[in-house]
Amino acid sequence: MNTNIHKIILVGGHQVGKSALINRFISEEFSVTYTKTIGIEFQTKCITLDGSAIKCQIWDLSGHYMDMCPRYFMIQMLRSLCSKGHVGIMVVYDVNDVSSLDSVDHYLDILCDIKKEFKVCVMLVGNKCDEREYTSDEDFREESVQKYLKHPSCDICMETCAKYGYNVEQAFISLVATSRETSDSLNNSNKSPSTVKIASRRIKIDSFDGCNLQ
Ligand SMILES: Nc1nc2c(ncn2[C@@H]2O[C@H](COP(=O)(O)OP(=O)(O)O)[C@@H](O)[C@H]2O)c(=O)[nH]1
Ligand SMILES: [Mg+2]
Repeated sequence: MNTNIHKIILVGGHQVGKSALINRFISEEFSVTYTKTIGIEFQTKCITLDGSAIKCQIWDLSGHYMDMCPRYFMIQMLRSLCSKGHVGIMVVYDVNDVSSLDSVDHYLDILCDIKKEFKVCVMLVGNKCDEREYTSDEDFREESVQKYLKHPSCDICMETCAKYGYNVEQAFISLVATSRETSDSLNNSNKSPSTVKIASRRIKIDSFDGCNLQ
């Protein structure tokens, strides 16, 4: 097994910003124009973590494509991606679109099965926080995050903004680092994946002020 390759898989509903997060991380670019992702794509980017070079292989599982697949096919696809090497999965939603949480429920449910078999780390990513309006929905969103942190599939929660780059690099790097910690602790203890859940945590790095980031 080549331990210096790390797979990162992005799943989530339509238009939540999966492709935008990948473009921001890989090329530091952002486009306001929406281009539908067709099928499944992957791109690579090298990072250095604790002095080691790691090649991140980033898989974009388009919401449209995954919606067309029957559940067993989706599980099979995730199983084949998770079967070798280090893997981290980002479940992305739009912090301004409560309906995008439906896909979160759906994917976290599927990932419960995947996590029984494979050592994967799952990060819930709330994207588009630049457009976030602090309205009465705030309590609802906070409750959602707290609820998902207790979900057996969810290891980490983080908010990002692909538009201005807020927390994007941190999200990818934290996922890689935490996936490796999880995998190493399992290797050292020889436990089966289903017996280990890393301590769930919410990562907040800076306070976000969209105006300062333009
Ligand atoms: N304001 C804002 N718009 C975003 C952000 N990320 C993505 N978008 C926009 O949301 C739309 C859908 O993004 P896309 O990455 O294609 O979503 P995907 O279907 O999940 O891959 C596009 O018009 C993007 O420009 C963000 O952080 N902030
Ligand atoms: Mg896309």
